[in-house]
Amino acid sequence: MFQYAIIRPPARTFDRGITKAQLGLPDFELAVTQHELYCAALQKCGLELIRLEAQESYPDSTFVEDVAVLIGQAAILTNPGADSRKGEVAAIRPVLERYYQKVYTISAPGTLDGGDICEAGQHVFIGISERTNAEGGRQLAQVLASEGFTSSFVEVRGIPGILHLKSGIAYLGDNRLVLIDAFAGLPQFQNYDILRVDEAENYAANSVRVNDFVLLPEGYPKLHQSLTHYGYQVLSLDTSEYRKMDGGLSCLSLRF
Ligand code: CIR
Repeated sequence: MFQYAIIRPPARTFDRGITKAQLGLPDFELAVTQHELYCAALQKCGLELIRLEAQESYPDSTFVEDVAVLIGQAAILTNPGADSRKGEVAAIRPVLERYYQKVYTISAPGTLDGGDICEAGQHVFIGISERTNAEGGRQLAQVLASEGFTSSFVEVRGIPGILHLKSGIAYLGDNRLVLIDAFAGLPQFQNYDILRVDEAENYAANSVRVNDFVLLPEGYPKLHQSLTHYGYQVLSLDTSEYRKMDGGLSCLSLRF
């Protein structure tokens, strides 16, 4: 069960972040409203929110998931793959030190974004992407092993529309994964129950199990229906403005 979520509202500079989405510029006021609804959903899931201040100097800083990996008793500060995001890490360190005795770091030449890390029980999938390199993955795997977790790498580069591993995968608990087609055939996922995402709904793969609920982007009826079919309580959230910046539901919080 998760108890807390760290969140950071979007800054006024939000539309200056990195994106390949080609969906136009986000509307700041609408992004703020969507963020407030996201926070309310996390509270409905039973989480206490740790609210950080918006950071104007880091347009992508609302995507807090990328700057840390929180697994078991350990917090790992990342070294984000995008230069414009590296400075986001310093601000999260003191927050994590309040809650974790063990705070590790990923260091250069290793790079790693939290969006590439998918915890599935005692096993952790590490995406190797344009942001997370093999050295960053290796450093994380070493920390995870020392904390009693196994891990394996998943190649993420070259899949259209997929920035991070978690753009295409979600662990629901109960040995069940939500997967886009590009991942569904990979050998490392074959021992799981797989909930395949229809290609037209790929964006919805970035869903999040939070305690008794699954957060799902609004507007993806097929995945919504299969989650309901399997007995999950779904909370739908409009993420249109975050999608324009290549972000989604998981990126907007660090849950622990
Ligand atoms: C970026 O390109 O870094 C941000 N615009 C989006 C980050 C999304 N984060 C995530 O998927 N974990």
